[in-house]
Amino acid sequence: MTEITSAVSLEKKDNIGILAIDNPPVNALGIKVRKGLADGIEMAEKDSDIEAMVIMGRGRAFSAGADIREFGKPMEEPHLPDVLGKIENCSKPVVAAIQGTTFGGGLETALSCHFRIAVKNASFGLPEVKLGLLPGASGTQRLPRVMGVEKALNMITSGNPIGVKEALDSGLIDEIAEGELEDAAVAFAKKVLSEKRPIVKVSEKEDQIAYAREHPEIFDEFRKKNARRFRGFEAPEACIKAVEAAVNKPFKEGVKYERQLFAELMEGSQSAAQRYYFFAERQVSKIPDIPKDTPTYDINKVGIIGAGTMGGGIAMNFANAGIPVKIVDQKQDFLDRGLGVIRDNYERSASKGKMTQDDVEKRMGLITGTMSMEDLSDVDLVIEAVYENIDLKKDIFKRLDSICKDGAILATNTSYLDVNEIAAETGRPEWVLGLHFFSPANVMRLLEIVRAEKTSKEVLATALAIARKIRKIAAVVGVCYGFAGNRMFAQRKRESERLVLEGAPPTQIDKVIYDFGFPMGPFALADLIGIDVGWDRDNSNSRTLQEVLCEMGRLGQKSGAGYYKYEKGSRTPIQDPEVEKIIADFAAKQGIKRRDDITDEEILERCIYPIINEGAKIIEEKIAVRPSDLDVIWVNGYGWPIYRGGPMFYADLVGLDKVLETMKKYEAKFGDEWKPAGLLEKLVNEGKKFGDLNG
Ligand code: 3H9
Repeated sequence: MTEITSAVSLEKKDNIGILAIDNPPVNALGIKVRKGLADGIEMAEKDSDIEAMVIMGRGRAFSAGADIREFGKPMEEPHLPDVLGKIENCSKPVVAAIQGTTFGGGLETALSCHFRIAVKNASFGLPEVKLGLLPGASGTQRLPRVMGVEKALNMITSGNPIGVKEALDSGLIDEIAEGELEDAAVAFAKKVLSEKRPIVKVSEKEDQIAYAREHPEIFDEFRKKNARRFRGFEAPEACIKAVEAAVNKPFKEGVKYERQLFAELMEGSQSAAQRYYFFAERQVSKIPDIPKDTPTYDINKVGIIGAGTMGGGIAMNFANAGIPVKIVDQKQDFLDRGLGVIRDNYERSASKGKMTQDDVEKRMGLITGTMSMEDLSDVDLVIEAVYENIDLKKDIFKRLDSICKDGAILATNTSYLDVNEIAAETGRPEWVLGLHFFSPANVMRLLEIVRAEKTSKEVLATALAIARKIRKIAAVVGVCYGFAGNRMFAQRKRESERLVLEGAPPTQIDKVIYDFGFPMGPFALADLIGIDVGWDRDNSNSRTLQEVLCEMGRLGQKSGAGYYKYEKGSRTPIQDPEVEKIIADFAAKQGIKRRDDITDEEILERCIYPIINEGAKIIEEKIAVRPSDLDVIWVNGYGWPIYRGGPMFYADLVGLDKVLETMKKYEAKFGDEWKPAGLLEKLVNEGKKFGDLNG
């Protein structure tokens, strides 16, 4: 065996040369791999003992693609497209032997080989679009040539992988390999030689793109069909343009155009944000004082207190992961209703083909209801999900402490309350923490793990492990009112409500926030959630706009009117002059001077900058581990557009000096709530960014 570089080796088996990539963890195509492949092909060309080649990846992947950590830095030669050109132009047949992850540049490498065989665990994808890029090593030119334009467009613009069966059916691979891959690949290469099969250069294939050449309208149809999904993103349109070029230009020119689009995206802020986010999401589970080998406890049975929307949603997460759940509520009626809602949710998924009826029954079989808290004596984890009342929660934890076995973890799903105070009710505060799920809890990927003062490291490590098991993205936060996400969110809520009273119509504010990239603006969101959330009906006295609207029965979508009006059965907000009058009257009563010159820029600054400032305070107070964790929270819990990275990344992009200056401008106008965080001032003085704190 010859080690060409530390990441690629060449070995001969009879007359077949095996070029193997071994670059853990995922065989990313860094410089050592690119050089190894290029030199390996040259060596094989010159070696008269070698008649055909196999390219394969060792470990868990064929290759997960280009090394993302090299992006944004000057790229060392040889560049991947040149390496792939060398492979395709090799005069000896080259077989890609594929197992595991075959993504991005990895799949492009396989496409430059003359034949492809794969074992059953292989998955194939071009996820570049998720990094704000397009496949930049001729993937947009070669993939349509093997599987046709429509399938290629779907794969390239979604970034989602396909399995081995779909790969075979679509022509992406030639054969599914049985048994040991290396042996199968050598046998396949020998067969190619013995049958004197001609080398297949994908770049020269024309049959699969012929249809699209005759029907150019398919591109605009695809754009139209996916307009909602692509809104705000630059990369999907570039992907489509590149595939159009594959159809309309000769291969070489198409490749050139693809490179140009790739370079443009790479320079842009969207890809920078999405690449940053990729690492942020992987960093969030790394807690400095919780090493990887921290012992964890087994969680085999879970108890949930409260069969409401939240409790039910949380229960579904565990049932989906095969973990039995007992739900406790006070009345049979509540339990029946709660379990009914869970069943409806599963049935809906089954009717959409997302699971089988058998799955529905299996999952329902894992969820049981009980009216007796005593039944939680054998569970390993309890999550309390009753309404926000500190006395009620304290009482529940006191009871749980006496009921639950030693070694059971006790968690509260509170969104705001003091987890230390709740933990102090028990004789085991080191076993208590917050698990703050976001609504709907079976859908939203974010979980805030609230580390209380006395939570033990093992309990925290267990919470992180269980979050992974139920497929949540967990961010560890400390105890404060609203923790990280809601505390930041309160800033936007306050300012958007003030703006509306000062004269900006809800429609204008919502449009600014929607155009920024959020799925909806604050008022459409309030109508969706229900304006009465947190409203105290008994003590309501028209003191706030929320109270006024609720007292009038304008509760949001569910009552047909809120900040907007809604036609029966429709969720589409319609501007309502009546609400504008209600707002104007309320503002007059409050003595608020209204103006008609509120600009979109002011709205954006006032809705976004205080979020950033609060984030800075949260970092300063060590409530979150690092700024990028706050970005992960905002992207997954609050709809922050991923192509803007998250509020802290966005702040770095805008420039912290500009954020500081804007905070000061509004502080002079509105007072203390706009006081810049000490950390913001410090970073500006030191010429640093939030990104410098992400280590
Ligand atoms: C591309 O190919 C461009 C070309 O078209 C054109 C070029 C000219 N690079 O996610 P995990 C690291 S763009 C560097 O925790 P999993 C990751 O950071 C690329 N590092 O494991 C982590 O490190 P750490 C297109 C990478 O099993 C470790 O590997 N490809 C890369 O849940 C384990 O990762 C992609 O976008 C990479 N490409 O998932 C693929 N990939 O341990 C992106 C992973 O220090 N990657 N790492 O935190 C993935 O989708 C998943 O990581 C994968 C494994 C499915 C591979």
